[in-house]
Amino acid sequence: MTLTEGHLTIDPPAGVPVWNVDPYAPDIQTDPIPFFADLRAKGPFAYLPKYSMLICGGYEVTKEVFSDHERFVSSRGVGLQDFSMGEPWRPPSIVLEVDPPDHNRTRRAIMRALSPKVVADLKPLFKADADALVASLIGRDIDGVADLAEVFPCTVFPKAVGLKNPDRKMLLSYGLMVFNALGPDNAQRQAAMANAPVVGPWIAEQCLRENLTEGGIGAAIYASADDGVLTEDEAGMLVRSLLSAGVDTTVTAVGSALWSFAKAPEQFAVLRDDPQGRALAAFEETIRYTSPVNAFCRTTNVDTEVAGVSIAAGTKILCVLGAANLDDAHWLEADRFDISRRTIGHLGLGAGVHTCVGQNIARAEGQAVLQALGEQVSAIKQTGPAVWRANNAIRALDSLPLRLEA
Ligand code: OVV
Repeated sequence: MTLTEGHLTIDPPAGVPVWNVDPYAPDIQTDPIPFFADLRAKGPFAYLPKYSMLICGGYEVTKEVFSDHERFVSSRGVGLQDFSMGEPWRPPSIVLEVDPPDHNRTRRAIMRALSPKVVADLKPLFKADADALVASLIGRDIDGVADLAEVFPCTVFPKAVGLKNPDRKMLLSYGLMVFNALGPDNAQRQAAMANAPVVGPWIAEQCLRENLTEGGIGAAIYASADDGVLTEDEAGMLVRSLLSAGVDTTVTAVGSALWSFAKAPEQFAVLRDDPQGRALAAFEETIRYTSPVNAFCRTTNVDTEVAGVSIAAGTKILCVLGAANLDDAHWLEADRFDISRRTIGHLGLGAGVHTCVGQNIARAEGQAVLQALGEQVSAIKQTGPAVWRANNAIRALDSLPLRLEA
């Protein structure tokens, strides 16, 4: 038995093309659209010799793999490393990196803390912060990433969770660690992990009950410990999950919404025509069109077959959600940003039992900021080149020079 990047070395399954490409290469991560097309053209799966793994990006096959938690498990990690073969860099998430039935209790505790009522009560607070932030940026030369996308979720989300000591830099650094850790030991991962000695302990500290305000989402997770549903340690681990999954994802989505609208002024006109009515659909289309979470792995737990391909137990499959969400075999004019389209069924929030548990609070954040933009801004003008950031799991902008016209 040999290992590649911490998982079982496998042979290419019969009938699967061997593809000498590195999906974790910075030039692909920062310009993934041609790679997505090449991937879908390979058929249901391709075999990547560099990583000894399968990759898929067609809509149907990606959905099948992502939806079936029995054959394609998350407990062996959703990155390259197989947790059954060695120690991960941090204790595994007790909601993401776990399978049913263990998954059900922890997921329910988060769902309770993020109930529709909780999110509904947060909406006016999000809108007030979005209104003030957008108003402060109008008419100035700004960076859509540093001045808006990173600021908004890092303002409202820590408040909603109830962090007593919010720190945007620390939260963003942790996000970089968590998502880059899903890839190989490349430069992106090493750069993010260089901050681990400072950021890791800081995050652990913020997850403690004493560092969370009363009435926040974090305190609501600890209420499940008071009810005997979770241990105190498990409650802390679930707060860690909120801080892992709830920052970079929404920051990326807001940045990519600005980019999408800057490229498609006619779509911004549609939003402006009815900001309250269309902001939510615009955010959903942003998630489909740009897939902030670009790719996660699953691991086959049994010998199985998908789309006529026999796959051995222990195989890592890189599921490229970004490619599935732009598959023109499934979507009409897949490569067009269209806030009026039916986005139902997109894979940007995953599929199956692990579908994003924070999706309603994420939507509330996106809706607030897009509604504020539609209400206050006449045009989103890009004033310089968009720069994308190489990341092993997220497709994110590094900077986006903009002017928000009054
Ligand atoms: C990167 C990520 C996504 C979703 C959940 C978690 C992490 C977690 O730590 O639970």
